[in-house]
Amino acid sequence: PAPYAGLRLTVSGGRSREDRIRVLRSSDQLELQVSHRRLLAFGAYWLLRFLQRSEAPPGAGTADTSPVTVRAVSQWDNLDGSIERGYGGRSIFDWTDPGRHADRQVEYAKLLCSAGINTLFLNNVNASPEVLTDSSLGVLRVFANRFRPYGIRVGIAVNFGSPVSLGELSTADPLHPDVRAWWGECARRLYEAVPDLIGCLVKANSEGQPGPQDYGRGHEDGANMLADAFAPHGGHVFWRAFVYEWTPPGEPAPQRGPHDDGLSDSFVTFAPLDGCFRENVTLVVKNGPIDFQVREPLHPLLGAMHETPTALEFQVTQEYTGQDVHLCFLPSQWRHYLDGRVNANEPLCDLVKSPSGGQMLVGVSAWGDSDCWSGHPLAQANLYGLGRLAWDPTDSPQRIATDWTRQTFGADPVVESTLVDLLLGSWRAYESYTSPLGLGMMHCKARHRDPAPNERVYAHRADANGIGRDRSIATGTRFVLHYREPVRSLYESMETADPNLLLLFHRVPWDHRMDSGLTVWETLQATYRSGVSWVAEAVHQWGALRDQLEPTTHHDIERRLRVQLEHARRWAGTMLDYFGSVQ
Ligand code: GCW
Repeated sequence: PAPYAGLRLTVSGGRSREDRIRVLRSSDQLELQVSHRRLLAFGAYWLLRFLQRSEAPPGAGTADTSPVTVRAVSQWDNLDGSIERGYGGRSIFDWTDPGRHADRQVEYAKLLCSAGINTLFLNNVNASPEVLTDSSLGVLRVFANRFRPYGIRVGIAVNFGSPVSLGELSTADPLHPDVRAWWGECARRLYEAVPDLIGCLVKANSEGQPGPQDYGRGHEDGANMLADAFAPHGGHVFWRAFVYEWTPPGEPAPQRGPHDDGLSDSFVTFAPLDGCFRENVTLVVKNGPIDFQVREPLHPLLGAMHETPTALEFQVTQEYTGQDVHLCFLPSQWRHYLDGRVNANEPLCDLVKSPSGGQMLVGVSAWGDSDCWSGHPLAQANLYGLGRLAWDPTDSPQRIATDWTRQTFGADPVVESTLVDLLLGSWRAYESYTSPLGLGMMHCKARHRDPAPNERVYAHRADANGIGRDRSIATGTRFVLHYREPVRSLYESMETADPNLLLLFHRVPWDHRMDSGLTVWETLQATYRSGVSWVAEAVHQWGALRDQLEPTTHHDIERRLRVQLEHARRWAGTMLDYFGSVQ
């Protein structure tokens, strides 16, 4: 475009810890200065964003800074090429043949870098011990070399039971000297292969994964043992706080007492451990206490730990939000969480920016080798949005949706306004036809795709008398106790609890009146139906863009929207039939 013609671009880098871009000169020659060399590529992409938005080049003095130092993506890729909860094909990381997909990896590095991501955990948190073999470390070095030029440091997920699974020791007890020595040597080998490895991500004693509790030790013993092994190399341990009482598939779940609420498991496990972790340990906490549902309250651990950095984890892959079929623009959900309060003064957004949040944001991605990476072409906007919010946690979904649309489909005003509206309405719509009023967790256990209220009675508790679970301190499971004031009092009372989470915190009779004047049952009926209508309208709106867009992509998205409409009808029908029948 004209304003860019003849401009010469110079990008120069410093060595500061801070991540900043500044425009020094802009008239005849564009001169960008990035605070550190690792941002050189990002600086170029940052400028391209202006060009792709058809804007004039940024003027001298324009600056952009990120307060978040670790802007990470965690891939759930298995070493056998499959991807857990992945809907965009097979893994682009082949641990037996690092040359395979080399181009694709470089493309991925560019994709992540252009969005603002600077850290990539390469393998699934349900980690194979094999990632630590000599041959895997050789491959890891190749992968790290591919991502480094784009300012992306890699990390790996490790399996806590590795010394045993690899047949080298008879125990993985974190206090056993042989185990400590084993991990010390393991860290040495890792850093020999990749000197700038960010560290390791660990899922321990969670969903059947081994961990320190197998040996009567605490999470702090496990995390600190690894922290000691990684510390001499400047490495970090990212310890996930996602734990709950789990039974293997097929086995009956144990009966829990009236005050025994699965939502509390992670909090009661980790809150007492505040102050027990080494300096190079960060707890990685999911945004909510359930499991990446379409809407949850904030996880009570966030902001509750004073001496342990607690980093926030979002899910980019749409496990519970429609997978590769439903349009669900997650930056709207993330904005809602980032604006949420963890205590009296701090929105979550401030935590993410602060040392107590590890200045870190992680998103779980399961992008694969499909043409558009993500299965659903519009799901790309979610990974882009994660990068944007990680770079600037105050960014707005509106701006992110608009920029993504322009950068992806060009600056046609009709395409832009239609698509931005669809993106921005999609999260609430998905919520409406799947889990209104904070129901959550209504998906079938097998694939988390279809509605299965009969499998989730423990979550909705619908019967002739009412619906919802009482988690109040006064009369319920007391889960609310884990929140600090004023959040605690807000959730405790039915009058002040967020109506969108009503049934997660309170049990109400079917004829309970909402502020709107409608009963709960009438509200459920209206909300499920409004969600379906939104999708019907989305199909129509998208159809109208037929002549403005490249036919293959238009057709692919149209086909998915039609399947989404069918599926939304099925969701609403199944849920309303079920709730209607139990009353
Ligand atoms: O949401 C659940 C998923 C598991 C996942 C787990 C986790 C990687 O169903 O597939 O395992 O969360 O976050 O560890």
